[in-house]
Amino acid sequence: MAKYYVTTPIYYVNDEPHLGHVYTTIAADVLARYMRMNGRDVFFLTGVDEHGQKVQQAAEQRGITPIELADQVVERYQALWPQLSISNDDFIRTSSERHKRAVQAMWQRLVDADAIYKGMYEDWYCVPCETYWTETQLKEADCWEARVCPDCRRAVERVREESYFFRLSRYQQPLLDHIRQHPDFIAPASRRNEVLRFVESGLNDLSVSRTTFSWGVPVPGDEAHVVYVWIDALTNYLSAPGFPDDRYQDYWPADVHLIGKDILRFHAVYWPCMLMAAGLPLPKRVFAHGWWTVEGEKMSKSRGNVLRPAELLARYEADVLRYFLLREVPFGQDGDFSYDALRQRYNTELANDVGNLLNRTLAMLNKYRGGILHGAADELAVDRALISDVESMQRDVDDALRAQGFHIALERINAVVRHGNRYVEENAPWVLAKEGNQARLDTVLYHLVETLRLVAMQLWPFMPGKASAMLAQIMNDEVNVSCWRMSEHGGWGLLTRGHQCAAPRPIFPRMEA
Ligand code: ME8
Repeated sequence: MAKYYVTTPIYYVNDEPHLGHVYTTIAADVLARYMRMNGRDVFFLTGVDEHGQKVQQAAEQRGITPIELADQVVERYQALWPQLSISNDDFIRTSSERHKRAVQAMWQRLVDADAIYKGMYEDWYCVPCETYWTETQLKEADCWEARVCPDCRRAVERVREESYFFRLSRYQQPLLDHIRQHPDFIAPASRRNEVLRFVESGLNDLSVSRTTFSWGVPVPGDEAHVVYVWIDALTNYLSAPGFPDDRYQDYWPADVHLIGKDILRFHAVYWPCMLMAAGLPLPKRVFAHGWWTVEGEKMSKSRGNVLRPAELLARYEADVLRYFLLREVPFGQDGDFSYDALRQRYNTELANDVGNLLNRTLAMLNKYRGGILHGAADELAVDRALISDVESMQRDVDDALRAQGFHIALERINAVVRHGNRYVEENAPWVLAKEGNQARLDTVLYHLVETLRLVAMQLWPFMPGKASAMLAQIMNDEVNVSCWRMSEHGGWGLLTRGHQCAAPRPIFPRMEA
């Protein structure tokens, strides 16, 4: 069985989950569900990034140990994901033994490849962002006079310490070759160009150990050093599937790393170079999505506008949120979250279009035929046009999701729903019923129900609860859609003559202002 390995970033435990974390994880979940439905052996990984100075300091401020702080925040994440129907197969913590073992094995491979050497590190450092800055970078960002961080504008500190370095510079040309030979390696295209320009401008060796804090994985053979957070964090993608034991090869290389654009350089430059040095295969793709603002503003603790999942889930069902986030903004672009936009999208696309098609179809089927399908008689051109639209939708959704085009997939599914509603108007089943044109009435109703069934299957990865409810009415039975497979259930015409559907119960009631 072909495997599919999809990851989210591992999230820092010095803050609690918010809209941004929810977004990436939902996107990964849709891919995982879709690929399982298509018969792939899926490994969907998420987790948390627990080490580093920021976490150590946050814990100190609260008078607890780093692991106590991590335990508290981890619990939030682990409680949240089921509420959002996240179907991850594993959850990696960087404080776990299996992860430490993998990081040390990775380190050793880099040492064996002569890709790591000891030197002296001197630079400017922003503690809150865990980012080192060169003087040139500070000057370019107009932050040199004030000695502040270009990202967060807080004070940077001068640091000078003994450090191990990774020979990043050695991999500049191999990385450029790889990116050029693999046009799909970095997406979207704008990000790929950004990375190409960055790599072309030259790569400096990377400081990869620290002696200034202790909350991390010790460097093998030199315990005064801990492995710098990014080598530690990135290796999670290997430790979860079992590295260094051979079984990691069951899933590695990852099919796609989903990340936000903030951490593109780490995933599209440092990580592939580390892997090349270690003699390991590179991930097939890194997709960096855009940034959410809230009601036009950047989310920040100081503004007090950070959207927390509890607030969102108090207002909306998880499925509605899942749908909105992936439909509203083309994946890869920045977007703005607003309650108005959510309500509008929901009302037009889900309540008016999908909900309406389901309700009116099942209502007519029940009213005219006691809820029973009587199969399709002679098909007319309008019927064949509907079938072929459904079938081409399935192919288009497949193409879209293979390229992480969530919004394209949803728009394509919605187009079929609109087609279905037009088909109702054009064929006016109420007229057929009145005229007593039973054969034609049955044919029209059959096409509508089959369309809805296959639409619900395509919607399931996005809205597992809502789509299951749709299918429960269509099948007149509770259905466990996670066991459904496109190869088995995805073909047109599987509902048989005599099949009983349930009476409609509204699944997408209109949302008032
Ligand atoms: O960077 N819009 O963790 P993190 C969209 N531990 N996505 C957002 C977002 C926003 N406003 N805010 C956050 C780290 N995200 C490291 C990663 S991976 C080996 C280590 C999402 O907790 C987005 O996916 O800061 C972003 O990349 C991630 O959260 C950053 O999470």
